[in-house]
Order: sequence, then C-alpha cells, then structure tokens
Amino acid sequence: MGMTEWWKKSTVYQIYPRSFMDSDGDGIGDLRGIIEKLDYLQELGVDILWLSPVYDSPNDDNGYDIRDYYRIMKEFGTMEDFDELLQEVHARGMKLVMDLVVNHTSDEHEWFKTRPDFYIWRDKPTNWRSFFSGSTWEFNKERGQYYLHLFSKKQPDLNWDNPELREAVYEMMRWWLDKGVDGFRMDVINMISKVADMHDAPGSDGSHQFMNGPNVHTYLQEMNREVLSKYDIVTVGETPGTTPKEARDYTAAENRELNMIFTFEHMGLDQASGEKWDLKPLRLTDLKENMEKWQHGLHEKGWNSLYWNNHDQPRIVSRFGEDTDWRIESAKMLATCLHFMQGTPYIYQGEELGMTNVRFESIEDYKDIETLNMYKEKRAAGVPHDDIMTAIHAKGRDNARTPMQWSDEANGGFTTGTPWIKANPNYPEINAEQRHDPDSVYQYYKELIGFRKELDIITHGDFELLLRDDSDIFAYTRTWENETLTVFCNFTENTKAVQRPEGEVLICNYAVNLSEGDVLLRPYEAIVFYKN
Ligand code: TEU
Repeated sequence: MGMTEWWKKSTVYQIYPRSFMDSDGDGIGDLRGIIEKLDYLQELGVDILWLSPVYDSPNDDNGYDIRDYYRIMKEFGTMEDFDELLQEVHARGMKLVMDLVVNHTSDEHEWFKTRPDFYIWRDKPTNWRSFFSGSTWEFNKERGQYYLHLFSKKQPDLNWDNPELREAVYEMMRWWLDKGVDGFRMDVINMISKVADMHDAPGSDGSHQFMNGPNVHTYLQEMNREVLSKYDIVTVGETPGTTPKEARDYTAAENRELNMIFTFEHMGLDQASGEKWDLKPLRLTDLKENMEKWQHGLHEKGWNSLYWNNHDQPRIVSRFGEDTDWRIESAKMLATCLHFMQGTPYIYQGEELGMTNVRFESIEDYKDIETLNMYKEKRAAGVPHDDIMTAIHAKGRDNARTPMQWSDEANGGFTTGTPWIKANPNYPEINAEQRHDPDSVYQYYKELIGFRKELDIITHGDFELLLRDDSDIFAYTRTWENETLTVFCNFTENTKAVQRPEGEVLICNYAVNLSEGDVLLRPYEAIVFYKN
C-alpha cells in the first residue's frame, strides 16, 4: 500500500453541519459547534471528517444548492471559522474532506445569470422525472427555453461538455485544496455527463441517459490530471446506479480517477419498485449476496466505501436492526457486520450512539424537499395521508437530519434555541452522555475503529461468505497470510447455533458465554473470532 493510500486504513465520520451542534443559539448547527465537538470525535478514533456542504446557499436542498463556492453559508459562520476548524482538525491528527457539489449549482449562483452556457438548455423538455418529483425541466421566460434540473428546480445542472465550465470547477477545487483540505466527497459525480440527444424515456426514468454517461471517465481523468493528482488527498464519488464493474472503472488505481465510490445497491434492497417509497421487507440473503458481490467485485481491483447511513438514508438500527427491545445489541451487530469488511468505513453522525429514526405525525414537522414534494404530489393523486406517512417514517431523509443528541438537556443539548427541525423525542434515553458507559454503542464503535488500524487482515484479507442460504445469520471470513477472522452476525431475535471456528473471541456485543461445542448466537448477537 503506497504512502498515498492512508485512506485504506482510515475511518470516515460524516457531519451534517446543520444538525450537528449549534454554538450561537439560532437553532442551526454551525462551524464553531463542530470545533466544540472535535475532542469527542478524536476520542472516538475517527481519522477523516467529511462535512456536508458548508458553502453559501439559499438552502432549497440544505446546502446541496450552492450559490457561491468561495463563501461559507452565513448560518454556519465565517471563512475565519472555517480556517480555525481546519486548523483544529489537523492539530488533532485528523483530516477534513469537503462535499463537492458540481453536477449542479443553485439557480441563485451568479453563473446562472452571467454564464448560461454553463447550463443545459433545450427548446423542448423530455419526459424525465426529477428525484424531487415533477419534471426535470423548468421553463425560463427570459431565455424562452427549458433548463435541466435532475433535482429541485433551484438546482440547475451544469454543462460539463463546456471546457470553460470544467476549468472553472477545477480552479475552485484548487482553491480549497490549497487551503489545506484533504479531499472531496463528490455529489452525484456519475451524473455529470449526459447523452447529447436527451430524449423521452420509458417510465420517465432518464437515468440511463445521465448516469455513468458517455464522457464521465474522460472528465474524471481530466479532473485527476489537472487537480487531484497534484495533492495527497482522498476522493470518494457518490454514484447512484453503479455496478461493481463500473465501480472498478471509477476506482482502479491505474485509471487515475477516484479512490472509491458509494454504491447504492444495498440501499435499494428494501424497496419493491424503482421508487424508494414503495416499501418491502429486507431479505437477509439479498443483502449477503449483494455485499459479497461488492467485496469480490473490487478486491485488488478497486476500493469499497462501507456504509449503512448518511444524510439521505434512514437510520440503520431502525431499518435493518431492531430499535426498541434490541436497539443497543442490533446497533453493535450492524457495525460489526460492516467494519470487518474490506473498504473504508463511513460513520454518520449519531450512528455511534445508536440513534434511531423519528416519527413525526404531522407533515409540518418535516423539512426535506424530497419528502415535501413527494407528499404534495401523492396527496394530489389521492394517496391517503397515513399511507404516505408510513413511507416517510421508513425512508424519509429527515430521519437522519434530526439534531445530534448530545445530552438529556432540551433538544438533546444541540441548541439553546428552537431547532430548525424538531429533535427526536427519545434524546433523553439516547445521547452522547452515555458514551462513558463501557458497554455503550460509542465504546463498541471505538473498539471497531481501533481494530482497523491494528489488524492488516481487515485492510487486505480475502472475503468469503459463510452460511449463504441462512436467512438469520450474516457470516463471513477474512483470510490473509496465516490469519483468519470469522464474523457471525445474527440479524434476528431467533437464537441460532453455529459451528465454533478456530481462534479466540476478538469482540462480541454480549458478555461472551461459550460452551465447548457450537456457538449459540443470541438475539442480534455479533461475535468475531480471530486466529493468527
Ligand atoms: O444525493 C443524490 C441522490 O441520489 C439522492 O437523490 C438520493 O438517492 C436520494 O436522496 C435518496 O433518498 C445527493 C445528496 O447526497 C443529496 O443530499 C442531494 O439532495 C442530491 O445529491 C442533490 O445534490
């Protein structure tokens, strides 16, 4: 592993600044609030902090609609606050990765007025549906044409076929890298190249015409040549709709594009159709098969990110675990399942506490544009309120965006003011004060993060799925030189016996209780054996 591949032994922590910590009582998280919590993060042992966008934005999509790439969002603080945050992160031996949103800007970005050639205009719209409901085309009266917006109408897509736009992006990236940031998470970066002849698509799904498009690798190789290759940084592409084969093209070192990507396949296994709101229960064998496919698909040919959570996904303990009677056990079990795989793990704020989904009864309590647009559209189509709320409770992005729960004080100690979104009412029972308990989810995550630094087998070992057809247990081995890790994760309340493997217990989310023969896995039990 070369000097520049430090990210292969790192663990990343994602901060959604709006909901992380509010230092000035305006109810919105800010950069000074993050500075106040850096010791908490250093104690956890994470190596890289990924900040969701902190640039100037009208917040139509909570910062993923950038108005000025060179200014800090006023609610989050000043550029001086940012410089201090970066300095304090580096002083603690951690790294800071920014969220690069360059598939689109805000419609309030000056370019939208001064450089129409930086955007995508057509006389006639296609039938494509936006990720945020409605059409992906908006008519602009001044110009007398439609502009493309895959997301909200205030997020016009940039025209990456224009070399002047690409150079403007590269110049901005150099500006942040010259400040000392340590890399980028690249928002829907596999959507930047659209087919030239955009046309109507079956089911209004234009994704085959804008995902992994004709010039995406050309542009990423140019970005790497012009910018990325000149810095010792880490890059991760957010690439919905990408297969392991395409992921190899993005992450193979010899292709000189990105270090890793986020797959979405495992996040689609509990949806019945192309729409995330169309719920179906997860089948564990589907999850096992999919994660095996990605472990094998990128082994020695690329690099995986490993995640269950982010600011767009419901919280995993409520989704694939059990968040009432077995919350702590299942939170630890899910973490074990992920953290012994090959790749770079991502922890989303609050995941290390076992924070859960939220259930607001009123749509007024929800803030996310994706949710609110969907609600409006489905209500207009006559779908009952309760049916829509069931889907929002299961899959809404605000599940991940309620304030970080620091203590049992008002609003979980996130703000002394009125939070921009209500706190999850379970903050008195679930908060960071519990991290001092040796049996807390936080201390368990801290142990997992430590193993990745200590045991090279986690970074390099071969992955082999065990008990393939078992619908309760996710089990696998990692092997490397003369070492073996055997991981057992019980995803159910059923007690199951498994054959005891070689080696000693490395970690277990219960007090270890091994009889001579088989291992009896208790509800949501995770146990890892290590032989060297
Ligand atoms: O998300 C891209 C994306 O594919 C989302 O539509 C995601 O699949 C969906 O929200 C799941 O419910 C990125 C950012 O992570 C997201 O927060 C932004 O809203 C979006 O791009 C536009 O920038």
